[in-house]
Amino acid sequence: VDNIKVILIFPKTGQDKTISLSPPYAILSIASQLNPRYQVIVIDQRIHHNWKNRIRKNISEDCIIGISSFTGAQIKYGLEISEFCKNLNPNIKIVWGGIHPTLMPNQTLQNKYIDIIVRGEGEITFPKLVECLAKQTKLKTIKGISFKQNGKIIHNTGREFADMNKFKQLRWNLVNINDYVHKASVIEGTGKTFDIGQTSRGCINNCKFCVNSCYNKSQWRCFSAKRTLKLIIDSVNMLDIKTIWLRDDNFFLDTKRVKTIAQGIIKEKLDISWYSSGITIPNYKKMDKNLKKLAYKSGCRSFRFGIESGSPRILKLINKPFNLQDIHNTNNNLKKYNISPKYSYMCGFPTETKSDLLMTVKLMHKLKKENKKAENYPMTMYMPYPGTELFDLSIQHGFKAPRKLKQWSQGIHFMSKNLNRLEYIDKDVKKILNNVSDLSYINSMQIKRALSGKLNKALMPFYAFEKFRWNNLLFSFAPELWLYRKTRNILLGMN
Ligand code: B12
Repeated sequence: VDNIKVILIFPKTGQDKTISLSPPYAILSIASQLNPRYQVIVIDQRIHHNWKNRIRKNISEDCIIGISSFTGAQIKYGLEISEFCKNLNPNIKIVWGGIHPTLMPNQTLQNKYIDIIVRGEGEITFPKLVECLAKQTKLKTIKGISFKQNGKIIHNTGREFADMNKFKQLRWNLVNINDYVHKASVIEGTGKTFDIGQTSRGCINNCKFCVNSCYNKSQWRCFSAKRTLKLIIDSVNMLDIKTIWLRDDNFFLDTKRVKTIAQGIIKEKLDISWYSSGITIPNYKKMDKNLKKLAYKSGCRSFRFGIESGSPRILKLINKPFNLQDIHNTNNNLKKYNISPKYSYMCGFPTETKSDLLMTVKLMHKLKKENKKAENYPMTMYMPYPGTELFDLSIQHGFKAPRKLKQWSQGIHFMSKNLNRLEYIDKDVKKILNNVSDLSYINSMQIKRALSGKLNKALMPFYAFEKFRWNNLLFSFAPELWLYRKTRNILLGMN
């Protein structure tokens, strides 16, 4: 029993060439909690192009395969891997975990290549499952899993959230950590960046499109300030990096904790800059002057806010906890602190009209005019996620939700091919949606960061032309974007 082997696999995501890779925290965190007497192998399909050989070499009769998945292209790759493993040995147990199986347990288990799913956080459940499979005891006793038995799907009761501070430290030796240092930073003028993952989980807001409300039940929990600081210090010591990226959904919720972390960075003289994508407008409002100054002093150079829409009606519909005035106040206030605000947006909501959509573009223009340091991220396409309130509204407006697991992977986030499937989107919006979204990308720093300096230089005339389009809202007829899309999909490996 002790020679059981666990192979944990992080499938490709379908966007792996756009952004520098972040460590596969989902499986790394679980792998680190396993009893060290079990052999564990971590395969990152985004990096290990020879993944098939790695699996072949390691697979054995007593082996357990764990596969991570969130909604989107990752499912397709996860299924390819599952099929490959089952073909090598049909007796091997395939376990899926992650957001998608948690939200869609039945549909996931209906797939013939998947035997068991872990719902929610895996740090406690997965080691218990491995123990159970090793000792061949009954699956029924393990909280937080669903499985198939004699053709029937059985859902055990759920597991409560874990105390993150009890997790064992990450076993970095399971991956080649240097693979995950980003060459560039989103903070201009600083260098190599490392994504240290989530130092807290969840978010207390109930934005109606976000999986947080159902996946994390709107509950927030965190690593202590001390543990977070150690994680930062270890990363700086381990790697040649200049910038730290904190991936929390809501890093600034506990301002006392942020203060202790910032003070720690200063005390340790780490000489890094850092930024967080987990800030909300209400949290920013709650931060006092001193904390903002302290954040800057400790190296904080950027906050990234999820703005989503410039239409007051849409902001209400999706239940964002702020209004347009709050956005402008924040944008203006940040000028005092030399911290660059970055804004994310979405498009293609159910009931969104052309005028709502154009309000978002105009807001993007305005925020940049208001604050020279403001940066707009490209608009991303809204995708109805099961379990959220906006999913139900999308269904009411004609969304035909995929009936099979695989269909959730069909490039839903890049609408060029699939716009027709999204029946809930207004006809007039559909006519320009692809163009607006693509132009938001072409007019962002994201594309420039993804491409080399030479290529960017060669593309200057193209950028200039598309900037003119973007600034003048010329969205209806843009034949040149056809060529752009073809090239993009090939270069960036998008599907
Ligand atoms: C990092 C990240 C990415 C990275 C990819 C991941 C990586 N490591 O490189 C990149 C930048 C590529 C990315 C892209 C996108 N992302 Co993203 N991303 C994240 C983020 C910020 C952190 C994920 C993470 O590392 N979490 C920490 C780990 C420890 O937690 P975890 O992944 O949930 O894993 C735990 C459990 O789920 C479970 N588990 C997971 N896998 C497994 C496997 C097994 C075997 C077991 C037993 C358990 C298990 O156990 C883990 C430990 O508790 C999350 C936010 C979030 N709240 O998670 C969004 C999030 C996952 N992303 C999201 C979205 C929407 C996107 C994009 C669509 C954005 C866009 N419009 O372009 C794209 C699409 C990618 C695609 N599928 O096609 C959504 C997904 C919603 C959903 N239904 O799946 C999230 C939840 C953000 C949100 N709140 O909406 N993302």
